[in-house]
Amino acid sequence: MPSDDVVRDTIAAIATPSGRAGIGVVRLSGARVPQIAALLLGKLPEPRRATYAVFKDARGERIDEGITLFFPAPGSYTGEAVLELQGHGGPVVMQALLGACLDAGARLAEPGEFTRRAFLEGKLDLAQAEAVADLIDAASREAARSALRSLAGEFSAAIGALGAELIELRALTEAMLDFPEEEVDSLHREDAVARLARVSAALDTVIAKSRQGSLLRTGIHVVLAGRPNVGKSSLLNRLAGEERAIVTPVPGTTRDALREPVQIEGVPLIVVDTAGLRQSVDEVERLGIERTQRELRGADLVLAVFEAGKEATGLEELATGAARIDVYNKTDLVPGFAAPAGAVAVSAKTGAGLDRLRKAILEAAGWHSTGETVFLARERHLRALETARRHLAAARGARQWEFFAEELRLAQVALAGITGEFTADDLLGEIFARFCVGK
Ligand SMILES: Nc1nc2c(ncn2[C@@H]2O[C@H](COP(=O)(O)OP(=O)(O)OP(=O)(O)O)[C@@H](O)[C@H]2O)c(=O)[nH]1
Ligand SMILES: [Mg+2]
Repeated sequence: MPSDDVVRDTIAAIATPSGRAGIGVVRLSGARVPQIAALLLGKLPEPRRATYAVFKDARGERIDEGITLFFPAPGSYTGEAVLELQGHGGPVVMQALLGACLDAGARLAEPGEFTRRAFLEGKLDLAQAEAVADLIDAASREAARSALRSLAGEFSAAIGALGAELIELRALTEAMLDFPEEEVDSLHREDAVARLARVSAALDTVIAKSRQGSLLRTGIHVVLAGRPNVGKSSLLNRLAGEERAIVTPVPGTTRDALREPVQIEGVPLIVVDTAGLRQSVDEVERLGIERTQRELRGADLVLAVFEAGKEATGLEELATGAARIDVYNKTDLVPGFAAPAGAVAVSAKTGAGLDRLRKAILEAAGWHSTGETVFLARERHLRALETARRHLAAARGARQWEFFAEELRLAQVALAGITGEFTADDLLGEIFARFCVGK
């Protein structure tokens, strides 16, 4: 995408998190960087060279001293002139330094504005820009790895390859449209059909990898539900590997829903412990049970927990459309207990069966650890991919070449939206507004 012709403001932001740290970074980007550097530092540092400097405000008062880095355009993150001021990472110093930058003519950056400029300058495509935010927000190593691959352009390349095949097929089809009188020979027709099948199969693969990856991005929402005292909180503690929830022999111990981030094989889960389900006269417990119902509605997966050897009732009608695994706990109390088919037998006390439960959770949530790369797709990407799939299906059913060609075009447009070739400004605004300030 070509850069705007308008001269953009020079923007500034604190790029490091607020709080106390050894180092804090203020970052500037834009055409006025040289003038601002002259005011703050006395002169513009040599490009790409860590340079010691004293940072002064507009009245010449020292704010801090530290290291500066200057990246001239276009060889910078944003593609514009970029200056980084590395000072001492205290909130007062950082605010003063940022204030001095603003006094010297910079404007406070909006969330994601640096990365938005990188996109506008063609440094990153839209999927890569999103990967920047996903890498920062990654909740597990697996998610971070996947985000890094998208940032490196793997996802974009897969989308690009699909687009290229569609272009070829379109070119072939347009050629046929240009000679409507001539009999479209069957060779061409077969070729077109075969190519369409190939593209569709490739698209299906990308969709499957993207669905997997979207689990990594959002985390799988797993809710523990069951009658009081069956051992839900004990199971949460086992899965979390820590004593997070209170466990007592008293039925009705858990009142509030408790959420714990848990990783299984690098896949992030949010495991929610809930109040045991029963008719209760206790006001607090009743409110807790209401929360359980609410959690169930938002679940990706429900672990319906029962006590081994006791009647498995009370969970026939859970208010949820989510996948469900029946879990029989306290098997240590019932030697030789065999769980019904499809259910998992565990003991939160001894840890028996926990590995099998972990595997079952990943499987039920749709995670197949094939060891293959997955794409850390966003909802937006999945929607675009599905749109493309619909158009390819429509192309398959088209009776006339005009319609065939048009469906191919629409599929291509949907795919191009992922990397941002044709993207409306308001969509860009929405995407970048979710970034942190300074990125
Ligand atoms: N023997 C045995 N006892 C268990 C096991 N899991 C939990 N318990 C005991 O069962 C009791 C209830 O456990 P919790 O984890 O608090 O059960 P809960 O389902 O969270 O109960 P509520 O919060 O009241 O709904 C405690 O005394 C636990 O020590 C198990 O696998 N074996
Ligand atoms: Mg509990």
